Amino acid sequence: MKINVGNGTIEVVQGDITKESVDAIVNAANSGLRGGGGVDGAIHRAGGPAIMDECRKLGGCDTGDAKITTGGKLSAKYVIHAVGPLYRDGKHGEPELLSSCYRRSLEVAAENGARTVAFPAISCGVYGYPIPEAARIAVDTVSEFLEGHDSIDTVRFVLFTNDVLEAFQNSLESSAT
Ligand code: AR6
Repeated sequence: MKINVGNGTIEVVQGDITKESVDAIVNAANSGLRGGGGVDGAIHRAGGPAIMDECRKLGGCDTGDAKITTGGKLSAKYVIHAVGPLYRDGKHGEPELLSSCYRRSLEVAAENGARTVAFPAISCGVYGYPIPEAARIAVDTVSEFLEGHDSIDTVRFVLFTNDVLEAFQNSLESSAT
């Protein structure tokens, strides 16, 4: 499904983000930018060693922030490595940090001329964020960005599992009404 926001579009699809032909895909990274499991592992495997070679030079990334590298062998030109919060109880700044991840990723994309951007569900795997809340924060933050900027044309949420897909679809539906 998709909705128009400002001059841009938000889409929600099910799939493997490493297969996306967009200007930039976003990685759910850790603050060391050391690689890991989940979508991070999949991106480094599919994109090859050039991505890690650049990550090593970046000196890590704060939680809530995002940094860009080549896409290596991926169809996407860039990978934007965003560091989501590890969910504890929701009272340790998690909502603000998760929102910041999405906003900073779009700022970094815009600075590099990337107009189509695909996101996974940041923090919704091993970092344990409650999925409906994470989906609402993701859709709200991206909508707010697209309303205020013309630098991005398409934001596509590429979700792996059914439960996460449904939560993002629900958030997108309620933001359209
Ligand atoms: N395409 C799209 N989504 C995917 C893919 C894929 N190929 N593979 C998994 N997902 P996670 P986090 C989904 O755990 O919670 C790493 O080790 C997955 O189903 O990858 O932010 C990092 O190095 C889930 O919905 O990221 C960090 O240490 C979502 O991606 C830590 O995990 C995010 O799950 C980050 O944890």
